[in-house]
Amino acid sequence: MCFFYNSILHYNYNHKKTRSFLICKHLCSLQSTSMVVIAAESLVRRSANYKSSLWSFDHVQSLSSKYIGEEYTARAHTLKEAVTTMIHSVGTPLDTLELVDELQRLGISYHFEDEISEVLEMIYYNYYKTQNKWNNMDLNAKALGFRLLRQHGYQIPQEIFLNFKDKTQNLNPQLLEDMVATLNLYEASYHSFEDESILDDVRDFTTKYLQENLEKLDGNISSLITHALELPLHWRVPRIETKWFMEEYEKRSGINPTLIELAKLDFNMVQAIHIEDLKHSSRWWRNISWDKKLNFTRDRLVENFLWTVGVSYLPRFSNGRRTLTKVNAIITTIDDVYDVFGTLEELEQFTDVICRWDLNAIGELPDYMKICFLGFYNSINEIAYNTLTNTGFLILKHLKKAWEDLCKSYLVEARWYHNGYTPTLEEYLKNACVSISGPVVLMHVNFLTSVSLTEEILQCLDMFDDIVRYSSLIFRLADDLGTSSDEMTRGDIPKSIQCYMHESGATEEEARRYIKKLINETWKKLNKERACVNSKFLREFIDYATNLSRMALFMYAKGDGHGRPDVIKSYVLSLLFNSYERQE
Ligand code: 0FV
Ligand code: MN
Ligand code: MN
Ligand code: MN
Repeated sequence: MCFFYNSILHYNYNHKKTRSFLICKHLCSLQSTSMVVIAAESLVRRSANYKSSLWSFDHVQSLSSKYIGEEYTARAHTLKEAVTTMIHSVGTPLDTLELVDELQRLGISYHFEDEISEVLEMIYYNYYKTQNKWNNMDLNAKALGFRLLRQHGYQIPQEIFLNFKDKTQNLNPQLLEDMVATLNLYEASYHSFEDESILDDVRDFTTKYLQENLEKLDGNISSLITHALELPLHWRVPRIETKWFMEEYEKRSGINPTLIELAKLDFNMVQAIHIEDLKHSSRWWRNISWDKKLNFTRDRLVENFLWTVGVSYLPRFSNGRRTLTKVNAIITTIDDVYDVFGTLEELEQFTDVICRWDLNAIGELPDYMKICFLGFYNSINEIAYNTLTNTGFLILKHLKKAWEDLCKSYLVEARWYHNGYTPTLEEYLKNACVSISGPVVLMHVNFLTSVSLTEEILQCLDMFDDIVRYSSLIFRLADDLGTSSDEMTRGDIPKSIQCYMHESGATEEEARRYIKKLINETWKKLNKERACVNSKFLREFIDYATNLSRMALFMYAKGDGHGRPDVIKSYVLSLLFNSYERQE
């Protein structure tokens, strides 16, 4: 019977036939299969057989850090003063740029935002604003400056690399300076926009050159290059990169002891804040008790929290992380209601109740949906209430709209699934950029970032703004690369890979390559949006939206990191639970 059911799933999927939930005529033990039988109706539902959480409530509540209190803040203050002096007293532009780069990679640049803005502004006006200035710059400084300036929203044309080939003809892999310059050129090329063929050339050339010469190198430069070739810096999650970079930096000779001491201390002090944020969120998760009452869903509170650290690890985003963790946990659960547990009829009803936002309507829902809806309704109202009391602005209408759009996109997918329909890739992606939850997450992030909300921010907030669209598209494509194998096994709609295979006749391997190409192209579009001078969004919001894409690349790099918690377990330990000295 179980085998038969599974075959039907595949049969229906492959032949695009109408799919309906099967009524079990026989009792059978379904413990080890992907089905669950509901006794009253004998209705067979899908189940994802998600593994339980690796982190119990008690364990999370027992976490603590010693890095709290006057002793540490005083030391950090002294170190920060020393670094401020350092920023103002460095010599050449290259020295300044290297210091800014190190501060960023060590995760402590947020303490020196004004100083860094000032020195970058100066470098821009002195060396990048006009062609006669940049012509004389050495390739390494030029490449590093290009990356940092574009990252900070400056308009720097790709033409500064017009003659890069002349300069790279004499590169010598034996010379450390040349390899560093090549690496900086490589990293710079990932800040390109569409149709910037010079930067495409730079990327092709440097990638090949670094790959070809890698084995001739050893020590620090070799691990920096290996790491960069695996994924460019621009695509990496800042907090995760910081942990990696600190370890690398410590292995170097002649490093700056003040920088590394501040970086380590700050990492641990910031982690102490994260631990309190996590414990707070875990009490909310315990109270809502969905892990018990809706036990078909993923119990991933800690992983949901890790996403928020990826979006922003900054101390000032503490309330943001607490709220966003709830948002992520709600998304994860409602996604499972639609993808795994609900029948189509129930999902139509559920979507209707969400759209009406009406408590009177919940009596019509099945019991498990009553719990889901009321928990959701209370949590979102509370988030809106907190914003109202903190800022005076009522954001509920915007939140409701974003959640309504998300649930409608889930319903579209549920109907496709039910009908065995395979959309074109374009049709799929139009919906899937919403169903990935990027617009909902970023709607919340926007309100959590804007400290002083203005009516203007509320008015112009269009969540289909390009920055949201591109960030969500990368999120979606990365999710499909990492999760669709499991999703096809458990029964789900064709995802981007399968839609592309269906419409083009490509093999899975070709389709995956195509999706990676799309990710690459979308990064270029996102870069362009990031560089838009008149953007209505705060730079902080733009960075957080970019971090969401980076976090997705990280989470799904080795499969479904969100669904299979063992995939990212070591990062939970090293980023959240263990301070820098106590590595495991
Ligand atoms: C992904 O799951 C998932 F759970 C998401 C996107 C919700 C969590 C979101 C954040 C933590 C920001 P899954 O692969 O099942 O999503 P789809 O959309 O493919 O069903
Ligand atoms: Mn889904
Ligand atoms: Mn899903
Ligand atoms: Mn997925």
